[in-house]
This record gives sequence, structure tokens and C-alpha cells, in this order.
Amino acid sequence: MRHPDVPESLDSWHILHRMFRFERRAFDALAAERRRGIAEEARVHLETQASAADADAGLAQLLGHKSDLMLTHYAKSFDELGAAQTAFDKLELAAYCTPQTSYVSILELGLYEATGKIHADLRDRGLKPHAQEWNDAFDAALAEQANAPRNAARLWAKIPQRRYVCFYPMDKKRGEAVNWYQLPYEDRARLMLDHGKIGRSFHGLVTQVISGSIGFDDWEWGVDLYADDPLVFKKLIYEMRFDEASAKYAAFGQFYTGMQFSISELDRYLEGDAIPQLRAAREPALR
Ligand code: 76R
Repeated sequence: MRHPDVPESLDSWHILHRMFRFERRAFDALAAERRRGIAEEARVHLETQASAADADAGLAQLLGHKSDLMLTHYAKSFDELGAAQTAFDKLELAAYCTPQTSYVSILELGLYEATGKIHADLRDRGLKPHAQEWNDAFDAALAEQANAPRNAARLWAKIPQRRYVCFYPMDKKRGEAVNWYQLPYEDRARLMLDHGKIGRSFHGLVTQVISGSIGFDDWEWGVDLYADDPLVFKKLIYEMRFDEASAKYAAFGQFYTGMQFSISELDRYLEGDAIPQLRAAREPALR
């Protein structure tokens, strides 16, 4: 992946989003004791995943008809994601959860700026592009990026513990007239810089998790936004619509919006007799 037009990325969690319809009437029809047993089995299972160092699981109640429940899995490989999928499907609860859609992606930190700098630096050092020495220096520079404290912490952060979540997939356009992938590198880097500037004006108000899905799923990226106030999504996404990277080059899939709740609150969601809450964060959410 050293084509001069290709920005590098740092990649980390393998992510599976699963959206389900919850068969509430069928669940309600069960005896109370059985409902409790089903909820408890699922709670213990998901909490074990969420407390592991090398995985995570998160729940959100979605608004509207598209789906009721979003289950987000983080794992360190597709193999482990597959295992998580199977394990959930073996829970008794799965009999009441009908899959509606899903999304497969890998968390990424885009490195437009850094890649440009690395290329320039290697050029300045007089290294011959793609010769062994150049490749080694390139790898070393990338490893440095991955180990930089700011990047390392963000790469392996767990699911942000903020109440509201908004998930949607997106593409950069590849039309005959408007084609992101045919823009010169410098133009794309500049547009991403402008994009980042708008994003950063919302710093602290929103936590974005960008995951790449080229080669894995129907769109090119999954966008997860997390905030303490849903209005922030509307303001941020609206503002970005006017920014060239989005205004001209972005295309969006379906939006899913809802409330994250703690796995310990699953029984409340299933019973439907109180609003399931997001309890105190397990660890400081990265902002
Ligand atoms: O990671 C960083 O903070 C560096 C700057 C940055 C990159 C590289 C950044 C910042 N984003 C990056 C990459 Mn983003 N982002 C989106 C959307 O709705 C829309 O119009 C687009 C959906 C939002 C709302 C958003 C928010 N971003 C990307 C990429 C990869 C593109 C590529 O590689 O070609 C996509 C698809 C994408 C989409 N972005 C930010 C935000 C916010 C809020 C920030 C600032 C984060 C912060 O500093 O807190």
C-alpha cells in the first residue's frame, strides 16, 4: 500500500454493528421467570465481552422503525468477530432478536497529513522510492505514528460511553464528473484538513469513530458519532454539509439514531417498564 496517491491509515478494532428488531410481544408473552433467565444469560455474556481487554460490546436502543436494538462488537480479528456473532446467536435472547441489517468495518485513523510528510521526508533524505531502504524507513515512520501516545490511545479506545449514538455508512463519490479518487493527493489532503477543522470545532461535544469498510461492506466507511446531547449530531452534520469534502464528495446511507444503555440495564430494556440508562462510564471516554 505505498502507491503515492494512497493515504495511509492506522487500523485497530474490527467492528461489527448488528441491528435487530426486538420481538417484544413474543418476549412479553413469556412467563416472568423465563424472561428473567433470558435477560440474565445475555447480560452475563455481553458483560464478559465488554470487560475483556481485547474486545468490547455495546447496546443501544434505536429510534424508529428501521431497527430496535443495535449491538456493537469490537474484536481484534474477523475470526473473533465471527465467534462473537455465533455466541450471541446461541443465546436464548437471539430467538427474540430478528436481524435487520449489519455493518462490518475496521476502525481507522486517517493519515493524510502524516503520509504526505513521510513521503516528503523520504524524498528529502534522497531515498529511492520503493527501494528496500525507502520501504524500511516508511514502515518505521508509520510505526512511530501508531505508537504516538495520542494515536495509540485513540486506536484502542473502547466504545465511547456517551448516551446518544448516531451511525451511518458513507462513500466518497466516484462519479464520472465528480470523483474523489481522481483528485490529486494534495487536494484531498487539503480537503481533509478543512474537514478536520470543522470537526475539531466540535471537540469535546462529540466523539467520532471512523471505521473503514472498503472491501468489507456496501459502503466505504462507517461513521459512529457519540454525544451527550443529540442536537450536536444535527448541528455538526449540517455544518459539514457545507464543507467541500462533504458537500461535493460525500454520499450517505441510512442513519441509525438512538440511546446507548449499559449492559446491566438490559433487563429494563427487555421488560420495557423503565428507561434503560447508561450508567457511570467503565473508563473515561476519549474525546
Ligand atoms: O482523526 C482526526 O481527528 C483527524 C482529523 C479527521 C480525519 C482524518 C477527522 C476529524 N475526520 C477524519 C476522517 Mn471525520 N467525520 C466524518 C463525518 O456527515 C458528514 O459529512 C461526514 C461524516 C463526520 C460527522 C465526521 C466528524 N472523517 C474522516 C473520514 C475518512 C476520510 C478519508 O480518509 O478519505 C470520514 C469518512 C469522515 C467522516 N471528523 C473529525 C469529525 C469530527 C467531529 C472530527 C474532529 C474530531 C475531534 O477532534 O474531536
